[in-house]
Amino acid sequence: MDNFVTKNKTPIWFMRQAGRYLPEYRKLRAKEVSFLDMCFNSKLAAEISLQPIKRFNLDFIILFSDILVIPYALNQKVDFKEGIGPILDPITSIKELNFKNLNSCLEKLNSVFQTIQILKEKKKEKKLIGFCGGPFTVLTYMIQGRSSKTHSKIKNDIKSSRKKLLEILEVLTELSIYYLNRQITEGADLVMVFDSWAGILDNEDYEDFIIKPNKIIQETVKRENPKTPMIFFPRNSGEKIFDFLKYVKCDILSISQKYSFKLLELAKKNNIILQGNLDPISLVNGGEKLDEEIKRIMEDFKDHKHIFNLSHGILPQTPIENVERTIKQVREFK
Ligand code: 1CP
Repeated sequence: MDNFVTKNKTPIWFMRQAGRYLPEYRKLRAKEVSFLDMCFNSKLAAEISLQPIKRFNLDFIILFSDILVIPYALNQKVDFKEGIGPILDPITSIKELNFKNLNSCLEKLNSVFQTIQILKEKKKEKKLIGFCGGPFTVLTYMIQGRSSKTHSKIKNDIKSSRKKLLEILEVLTELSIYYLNRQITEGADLVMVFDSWAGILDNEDYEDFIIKPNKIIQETVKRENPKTPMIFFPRNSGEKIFDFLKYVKCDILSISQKYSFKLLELAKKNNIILQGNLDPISLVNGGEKLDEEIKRIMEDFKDHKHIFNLSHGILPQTPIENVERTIKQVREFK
């Protein structure tokens, strides 16, 4: 892995940095009816990926796409509605999805690979992050059909239809591996696995639905692409993060709101780069509290290899000046 992070250099980017808090994004979004059409329009997607780079000169580009292109590639109906978010025709078994084989699914994602090619041609000097969702996080949307606060449906289904869910999970894991490997072939410099809903599971459910698929993805992608750094984000895992790290060999761990010094020590021992962990709400609120938070993070991580980021995606109501203020403070921190 090359030296893009050292103890003296803290690069910065924001999860969901291309998005609705940017007026230039909203302008393009207003012209398009369908969010997925934006993701699959390579020229447009490349332009959107570069918007936050042009405005803030951030250190990483993240591909503009979404984790739900995977169910779309598997022939599930996926839509995004203003004010609601993703809407999918929920499934209960992989048999309901009439896809031929995983290679044919990748063909449906060709435009994503073209976006990567455009980005690599345009911005050779910046590292490009490719990504996919954690298989369990993607599964929650496939089963529930939309975002959920309680996740009661998937939790019940894990009890009543565990085998069927594990079958879907296996397909998602395999497709995610193909997908990430191909993103790397096309030019992604790093890849990130967003397991945003990892924190809702415990015990053997966490082991089977979070640790196992992330471990298989890590090992298989690494075998094919040993030099590509991999970022993992098993969000809100709490104490279970220690089990996760026992099995999933992360190059970079994106950490959630709560973490312990034990985690920092373990990361240092295992040479894991830490990414995080400003609360997106602090970034919205700004002011002295934001300054204090930034300082606290820079102090906590000063003896570590650290990439400054949020603990979750940037919120649409985030003021631009707070983003600018954060970048300036991180870059000037002594
Ligand atoms: O109408 C719009 O403008 C759609 C808003 C939007 C955007 C800008 C969605 C819908 N997705 C995205 C882009 C996106 N999503 C990126 C692009 C790169 C970046 O700038 O970071 C990435 C990495 C994602 C990842 C993603 N999508 C996650 C994982 C990260 C996280 O925030 O937890 C999840 C869970 C999704 C699903 C999704 N996509 C969009 C929405 C509204 C949702 C639901 C979120 C939820 O259930 O809370």
